[in-house]
Amino acid sequence: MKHVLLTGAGGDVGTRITPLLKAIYPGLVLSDMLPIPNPHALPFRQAELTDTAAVEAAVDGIDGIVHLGGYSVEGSWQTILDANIIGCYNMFEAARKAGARRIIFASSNHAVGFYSRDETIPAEAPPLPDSRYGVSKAFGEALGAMYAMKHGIGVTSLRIGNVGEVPLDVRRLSIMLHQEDLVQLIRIGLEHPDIVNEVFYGISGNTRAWYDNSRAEKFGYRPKHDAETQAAHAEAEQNRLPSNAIADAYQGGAFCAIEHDADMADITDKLDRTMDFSG
Ligand code: 15L
Repeated sequence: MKHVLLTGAGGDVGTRITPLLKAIYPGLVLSDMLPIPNPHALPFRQAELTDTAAVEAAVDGIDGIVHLGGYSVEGSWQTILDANIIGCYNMFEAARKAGARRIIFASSNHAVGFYSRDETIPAEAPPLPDSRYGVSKAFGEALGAMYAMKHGIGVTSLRIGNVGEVPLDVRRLSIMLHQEDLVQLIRIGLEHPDIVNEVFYGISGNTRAWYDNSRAEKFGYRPKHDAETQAAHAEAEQNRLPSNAIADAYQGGAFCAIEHDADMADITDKLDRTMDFSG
């Protein structure tokens, strides 16, 4: 894997992983919609994701893509449509045309945000998005599956929790992803010979994880970090935050509460669902 393209390189996650990826992939190329600070003096290709020609130019000569680009929180339908639906399609299609062999798609915990906090879900759990943003991530996973099966690109969708070194609240104790563990997952997606189309949870080895990440472990993922080591900090931060019944009940947290107006007692009764994936 010589030439790796990192989209959304100027964002918080991109900035954290650029030096780590550079050490592994000296041919790393950065991309973002606007010029970004470039302290590692890496080649940079500016591309707005809705601009098909610019995306094609960004992907030219690239073997593997780490696609972090797009809108990273809940937004208006038009914003999500442009950045995360059309933009994601443009990236996969440009990759196909350029003959890229691997794509890492930055999906999100918000693709499955409406699972309850007392459930443990595996990679096979169907999407249960908590926002238009979460829907766009489920779309990206489906798009990846299609490009894998139809065009033979090895696709890994990472349902990323929250990237950083410190759990910001109690919810992040379950979903924190240290950047070193993220890079380990990216390497598996770019290099493991048996990748066809995989969904992994982008979390560290968190004691309080809501996700069964055995699929990632089967491909060799051995996270080095656990948010639990900073539980006291997360709990103190949590005490400063307002409580919200919906945000506190579901894995997606505050994203679930945005614009929420359903009667959850009624829904929970009717769902009568236990996520029993054991069989
Ligand atoms: C995400 O998907 C977002 O990109 C990030 O900004 C955080 O909100 C994160 O999820 C989270 O759930 O903490």
